[in-house]
Amino acid sequence: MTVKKISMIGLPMDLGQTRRGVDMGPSAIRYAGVVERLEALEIEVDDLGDIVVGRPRLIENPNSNLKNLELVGKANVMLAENVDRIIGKGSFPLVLGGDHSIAIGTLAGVAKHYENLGVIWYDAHGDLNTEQTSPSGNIHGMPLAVSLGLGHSDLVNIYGYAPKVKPENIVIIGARSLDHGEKELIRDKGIKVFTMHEIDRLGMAKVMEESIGYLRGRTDGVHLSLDLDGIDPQDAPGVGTPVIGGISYRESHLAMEMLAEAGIVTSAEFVEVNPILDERNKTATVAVALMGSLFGEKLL
Ligand code: B3U
Ligand code: MN
Ligand code: MN
Repeated sequence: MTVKKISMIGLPMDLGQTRRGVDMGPSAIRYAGVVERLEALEIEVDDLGDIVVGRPRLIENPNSNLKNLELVGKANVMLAENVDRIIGKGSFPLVLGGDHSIAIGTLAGVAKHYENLGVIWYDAHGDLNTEQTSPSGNIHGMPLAVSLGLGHSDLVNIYGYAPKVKPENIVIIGARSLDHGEKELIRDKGIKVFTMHEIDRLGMAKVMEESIGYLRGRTDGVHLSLDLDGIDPQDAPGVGTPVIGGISYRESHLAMEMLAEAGIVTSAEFVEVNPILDERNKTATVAVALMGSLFGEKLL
């Protein structure tokens, strides 16, 4: 599938975690030239702007240890509506975060269009915590579990259906910081994970070949959820929870180029860019460069 039309939407939200600044991610990515970069590939880009996010209340809901549960839920419903509409009119949804809790809304809007949606979760983390296993109460550590139907019912049932994805249709790439409960869940559900160990051992080319082969056989669409903290902090320093020993810039380009060649990706989001923690907008610039490769940019 060659992408002809992209509808881009930002969700400037930092309420799924505690470090401020990731709400400026969509601006930073636009500033790094995303529209121009994609238009140069002869893709029509429709920038729909940003979803308006509510202000956090000083007194949180005492009935839940999840931070900003209501506001995160509301913003994600709005995102789901938008993404649903974008796919409905035949365009490719490209979502700019925001912290990774926005994947709850993206997947809610995307998954209803597919019988067997595949998901590539490119991330240092598993984001497979529930309110029981979460060490932090941060919803950005939970979106993949939520999309599997696990966790707080207000999140799980967003957009009126659950689950959004099946465990056997997920591939996690780049994991190197998994909590105990997440490891159990991965084993329990048989989720396919390429940790940094496999990336070092097999090389990124083989990891992507295997991932693409695996998803192609069983899915009718693939969502790429790319957390910039999947990339090594030397290359992408502007993220809230950097973890050393990550995927390099070059390996990431190769991964995106192989996805472009395979033509399997049908929706994407780029999340966790935090310009306050960044060095001269380096991380947003990396995000835009990777988008270029994902949508078919070639070196020659
Ligand atoms: N697993 C930890 C840390 C974390 C998850 N996602 C990010 N950090 N970016 C948690 O809080 O759930
Ligand atoms: Mn994440
Ligand atoms: Mn992460």
